[in-house]
Amino acid sequence: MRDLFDDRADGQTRNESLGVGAVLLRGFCVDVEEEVLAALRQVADAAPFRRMTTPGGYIMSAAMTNCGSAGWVTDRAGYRYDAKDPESGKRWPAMPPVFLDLAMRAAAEAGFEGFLPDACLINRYEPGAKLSLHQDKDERAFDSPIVSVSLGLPATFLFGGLRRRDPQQRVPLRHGDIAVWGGPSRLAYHGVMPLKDGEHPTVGRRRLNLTLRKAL
Ligand code: MD3
Ligand code: FE
Repeated sequence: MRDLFDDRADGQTRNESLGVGAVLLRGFCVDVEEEVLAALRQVADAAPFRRMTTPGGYIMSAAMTNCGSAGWVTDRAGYRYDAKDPESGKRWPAMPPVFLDLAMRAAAEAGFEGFLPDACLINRYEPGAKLSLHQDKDERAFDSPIVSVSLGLPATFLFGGLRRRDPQQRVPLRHGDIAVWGGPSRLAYHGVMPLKDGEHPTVGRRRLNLTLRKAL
């Protein structure tokens, strides 16, 4: 829980607006990071990280897994949400309560009350891994925001506009930061620059990103 002595006690002053509907909550998840990392390990034990293939035949540099009632997958047939892990044929692991609670609290802090995510994609970046500029449009619920949780090594996030060629802001995302993307920012182009090498004290030589969405 937050209290008078942690660095989020000043509330609003630490929230950065990145655009209409896009809010960065610096350090929002540090007080539950151990629970989040423990839950993440359980998810990855049941549904291991894997590098998926894009419809164009490229192997993505970030490794991914999912939890929740729907998981994002890609293969030569396309991008989609699926209730089952194609590697095991079983349903994705359930959404850990700590993920749901964190996402709901972050969304509410950013002005999106009543966010109920059903999908959590977990991206794992090792040094050099990146995510090319894209829009998230495989979900049905564009009216719901996306909540993203950054853990481990810092990354430079690229946040553009509604057209691919629109100028991009570079936003440093650090361990414990949560970003909420809703309203007109929901369909903005975005990406992640290649991860720089380093060692994070609790997460190691990687960056983990959780994106919580309402997919169905
Ligand atoms: C801005 N992941 O999985 S999260 C993705 O750091 C993805 O792994 C990135 O983009 C990562 O699709 C970025 C931040 C994010 C997520 C969705 C957005 C930013 C967004 C949707 C619209 C605008
Ligand atoms: Fe994305």
